[in-house]
Amino acid sequence: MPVNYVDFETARDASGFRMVVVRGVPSPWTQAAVGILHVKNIPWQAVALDQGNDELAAWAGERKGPVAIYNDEEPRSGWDQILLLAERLAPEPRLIPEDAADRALLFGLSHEICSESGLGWARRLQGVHAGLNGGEGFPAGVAQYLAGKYGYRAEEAEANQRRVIDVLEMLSARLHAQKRDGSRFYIGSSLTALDIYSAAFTALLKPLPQEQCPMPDAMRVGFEAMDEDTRKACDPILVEHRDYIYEEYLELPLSL
Ligand SMILES: N[C@@H](CCC(=O)N[C@@H](CS)C(=O)NCC(=O)O)C(=O)O
Repeated sequence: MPVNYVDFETARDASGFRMVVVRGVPSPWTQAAVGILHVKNIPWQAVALDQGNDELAAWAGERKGPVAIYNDEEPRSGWDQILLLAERLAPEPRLIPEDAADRALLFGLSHEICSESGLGWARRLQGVHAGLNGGEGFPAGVAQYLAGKYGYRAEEAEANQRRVIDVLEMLSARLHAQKRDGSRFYIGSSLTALDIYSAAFTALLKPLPQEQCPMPDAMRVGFEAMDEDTRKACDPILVEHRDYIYEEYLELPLSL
């Protein structure tokens, strides 16, 4: 289903599910939220993030994406808030396990992927650090912009690097253990939101090919660039899992 873009004023004056999205690069937070809505078949209207639009920022509460706004409820920008809203509006198919321990596992592991100092944040700062220091990372202008906005501190670069590797190793160890138990999913034997987060965030290390995931060449170089230790931590099982989740449950090519 193609993404239904509307202009900001139309979205603001409408009701239902509206979401501000990052357009043109495969932002994993946005891609994961879009995937969740797709799996749950929730109709929604997309508004492209425009960082310079003050009225949009006032409506959404921030200049980032994604931000989900349902009817006249408060805007939701946290990955967990967006997931809980989607689960409330369309309880089936469930993406949060029913069992309390599995539910805690889902939120804990997803936190390690999506939240501040999780894989996505740490990987972004890794690309910023490299880009600002003549290494292979984001183009310098992009690195400068992201540094200011997402809390880059040079003295934390080493700890940040460790985070990326630790989370990658933890996730791949879990996928291997699940595989030994005959499952292709992170938790139990069916799809959860965690599978969607992992598939979307793998783009920050191994983006899907250009025909499935178009983005400017310089950004692709930035997404793919990594040092030897990070490369070693990128176990092929993460990409295998990503391909399975996209093929079976999500939409290709990416349409944002
Ligand atoms: N709100 C999200 C994180 C959102 C986020 O980091 N968005 C980035 C994705 S790259 C963004 O909007 N970037 C575009 C920009 O900052 O201009 C969460 O923590 O759950």
